[in-house]
Amino acid sequence: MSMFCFQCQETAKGTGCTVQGVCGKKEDTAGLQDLLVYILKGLAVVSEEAKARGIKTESNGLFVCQALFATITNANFDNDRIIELIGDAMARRDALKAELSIAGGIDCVTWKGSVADYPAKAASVGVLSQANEDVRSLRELLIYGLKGMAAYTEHAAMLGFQKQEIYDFMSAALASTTKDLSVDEMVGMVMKCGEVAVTAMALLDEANTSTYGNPEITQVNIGVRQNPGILISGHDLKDMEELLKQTEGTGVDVYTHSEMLPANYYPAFKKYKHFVGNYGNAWWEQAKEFESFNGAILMTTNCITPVKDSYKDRFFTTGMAGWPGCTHIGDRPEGGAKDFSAVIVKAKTCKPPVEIETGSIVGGFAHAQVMALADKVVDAVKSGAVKRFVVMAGCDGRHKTREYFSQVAEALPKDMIILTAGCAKYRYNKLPLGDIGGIPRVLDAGQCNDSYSLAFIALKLKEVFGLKDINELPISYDIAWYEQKAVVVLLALLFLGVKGIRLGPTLPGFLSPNVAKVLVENFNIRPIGSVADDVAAITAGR
Ligand code: SF4
Ligand code: SF3
Repeated sequence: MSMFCFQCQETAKGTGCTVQGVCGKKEDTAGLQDLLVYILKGLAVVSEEAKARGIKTESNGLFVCQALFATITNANFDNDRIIELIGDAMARRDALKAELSIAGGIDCVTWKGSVADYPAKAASVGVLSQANEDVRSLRELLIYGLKGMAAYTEHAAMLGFQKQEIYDFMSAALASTTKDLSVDEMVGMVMKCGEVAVTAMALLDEANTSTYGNPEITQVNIGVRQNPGILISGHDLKDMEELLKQTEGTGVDVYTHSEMLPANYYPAFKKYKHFVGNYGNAWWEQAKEFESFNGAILMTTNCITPVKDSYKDRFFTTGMAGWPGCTHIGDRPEGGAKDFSAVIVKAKTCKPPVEIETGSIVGGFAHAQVMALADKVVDAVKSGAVKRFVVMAGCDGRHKTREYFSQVAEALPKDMIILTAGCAKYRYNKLPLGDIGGIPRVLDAGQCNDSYSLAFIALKLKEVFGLKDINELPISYDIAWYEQKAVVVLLALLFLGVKGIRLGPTLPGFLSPNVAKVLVENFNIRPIGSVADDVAAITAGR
């Protein structure tokens, strides 16, 4: 076996990628990412020691987030960048050790090597280095939750919003995976991850809405214009803002792709006349859509699929995203903006996009907008016009089995409303599902992190209806997952006490039978079933 990774839903055979990632991640990159996580654990162990001695380690919080973010599925395939991060992690760890006069310690604290030593070391520190499958499962569940949290925390930090308690938890959680904890302690850490995830998502929500305004109901154009364009994908709204500013008046149009679609709902972005709308669908359709787009492409975060030669020269990455051989737009200088001029120069040489569809889709139902409609929503529930809400948030992916989600959306009774967030929405956001008394039957809150909005809405409804338990609400959960941000969203929902979540298209391969049993027994999590069975059960309130 040359590598082992099972962190995402598309892992080979549902158990693990062992030769090359289904995502395109190669053995060497997988090894480097394993080594990076390993050294981050060492840094965390030393940071915990510093904390115990009352020494501040705040400066490492954002770095740890960024390094974890680089190891998320489909984010960074560039070995040079991962090698740089490993070196930086070791330097930070060793500087702290020197400050504390720590000489010995466990291997992740003491190991040092040159780049030439990395492959051999990586082979011995990966996921399978833990022989006990239940310990492995709980530790990896925690690590994947942390990766998701790291991504959201990083986005908030880019907008100037940081919370030390999030960084503190991440450090404690990373360090905990090096200790012999009881099963209860490990489960406790996983649940705590859900709790801190709520804090992280609330922080990002605050960062986004206080910087760019509250998302509002918006008709998003899905057709094209006849100017050269830039297609921006990923989740980073700060990049969106700077790109819109820098492209204004250049004759280059801007379109969103996949998870950047919700940028169309923000007042601060809608005002730009050259911001045309959204082009294409979810991440996994990018190869053909990037080809027909013709223009420059800017990938701000995950999800990158193997970059084809046909558009490689107009494909740019920034932030923690990376693809070897493609131009990477560097970080913003202190107090300044990123320089997207290379992307703009490239776009100007490109043909306008080929139109692949026309019309519009509607979105922008984050919590403030839904609360503005609260009376209407509550009346509709009270009058029986709306019987039930079905939360179908999460990720999309390439497997055919995901057609289940489109079919459920179509088969649900017409008096049910789908609440969505994340790229899972592309399975049904272009279907003619209609509305209920003017309330669209698909309410899109935004990106995967805006699942926070859905939890917020659920908690508000619980309050409005005077219920004791969130599970008494007429809400069912039918969630699609792919990568580690969905893992942390799931942990957040569990922390909020949501029970009976259906999860698909498959349960995570990293859950051992015993750990899966704990989730089933405590939270009644279950895999999706057939469309007919699940729709019948949802209709019956189960
Ligand atoms: Fe396989 Fe997913 Fe890991 Fe990629 S991220 S190597 S597809 S498990
Ligand atoms: Fe999508 Fe990658 Fe998860 Fe942000 S963009 S939801 S998969």
